[in-house]
Amino acid sequence: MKALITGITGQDGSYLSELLLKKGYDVYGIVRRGSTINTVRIDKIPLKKENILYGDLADANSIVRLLKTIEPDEIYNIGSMSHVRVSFDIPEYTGQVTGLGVTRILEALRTLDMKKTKYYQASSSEMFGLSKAPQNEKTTMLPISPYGCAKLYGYHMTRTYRYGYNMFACNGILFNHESPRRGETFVTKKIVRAACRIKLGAQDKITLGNLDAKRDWGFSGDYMEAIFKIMHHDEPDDFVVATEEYYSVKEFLRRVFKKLNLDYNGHVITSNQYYRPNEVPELCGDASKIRDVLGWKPKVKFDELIKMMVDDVMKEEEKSLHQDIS
Ligand code: NAP
Ligand code: G4F
Repeated sequence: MKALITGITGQDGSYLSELLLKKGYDVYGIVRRGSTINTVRIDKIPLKKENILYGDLADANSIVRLLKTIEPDEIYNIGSMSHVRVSFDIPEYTGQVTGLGVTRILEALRTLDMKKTKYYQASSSEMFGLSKAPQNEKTTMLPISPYGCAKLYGYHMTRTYRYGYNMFACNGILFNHESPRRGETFVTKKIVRAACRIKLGAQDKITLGNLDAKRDWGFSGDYMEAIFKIMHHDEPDDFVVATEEYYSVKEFLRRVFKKLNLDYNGHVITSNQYYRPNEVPELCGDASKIRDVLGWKPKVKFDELIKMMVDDVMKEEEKSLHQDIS
């Protein structure tokens, strides 16, 4: 079986490629050309070098060429401009990649007559926007960020191709998920990195935005198993993937600092720089559908996730401190 992953260099791409390799897949990935090497998350994963190919979700021709060359059995479209705050700075580009990127792949599959290829769309709880928690597959979607709007477009295009062309096209509506491989500018990793550096005396303050927003935070590795189950259900469908517990950013901050025997008071500055024009106040998933239909539930709990991230970052920071002084 051949699987093609867009966004293979990202957090989820790295866990998903490990999972698919373990299951015996021939795994292909699309990478963007950058002026610095951006494959650090997948460098240690035993992917075939020749399976990592240049392409871009904003470039329809590259998508068509790659689909024709690879002829994948399954496509996992997890590539996107994935940062909600940044999407307010680059709304058009976010639409191009996160929204229209979906159509480029689906339309390429249709016109190339590859309608048997299964398609997974990385949809997001950010699509729920202002709807009250808990949110499930039936909750009204009221996005309030360019990212959320682009994802909602991709979600509906996926359903449109499923119904219109009888394609196996499904959505995972994933709530926030983190890991030691999380991007440095998402709030969990930013807090963990700063707290470890404060513990080691390498930093004193962290500047953050809204501390009152609540999120349902799970572990990326668990969520990739959910994605695999969604793609191997007898029929294409849409599923919420969540832990069903939510905490404020302030509570995340408190627990991370506590884990390091620190008090965050006195170390935190808030700045408008990290506030968004619109903020999604609360996200907490109701994952009963995926639990009942596919038998999936998350394994890693909130405090375990914090421990995993703190241990990993602490190791990295201690190593870099030793390099600095030796
Ligand atoms: P991530 O770490 O930011 O990774 C995003 C990936 O998309 C990277 O590989 C990135 O490549 C790639 N990408 C960006 N623009 C692209 C373009 N124009 N063409 C091709 N690839 C492009 O995100 P993640 O946390 O792994 O999330 C994976 C997916 O799930 C994303 O679609 C995200 O929106 C969605 N999602 C994430 C969460 C979450 O909490 N993590 C929740 C719900 C949905 P570079 O390495 O070159 O930047
Ligand atoms: O970590 P965040 O940037 O994640 P956000 O906006 O919830 O988006 C993530 O989850 C979505 C699923 O719901 C994904 F679709 C999306 O791709 C991404 O993975 O921010 C979390 C919360 C927000 O309320 C934000 O306002 O933390 C708040 N926050 C407070 N200070 C901050 C900061 N966020 C960031 N990134 N940086 C801050 O300094």
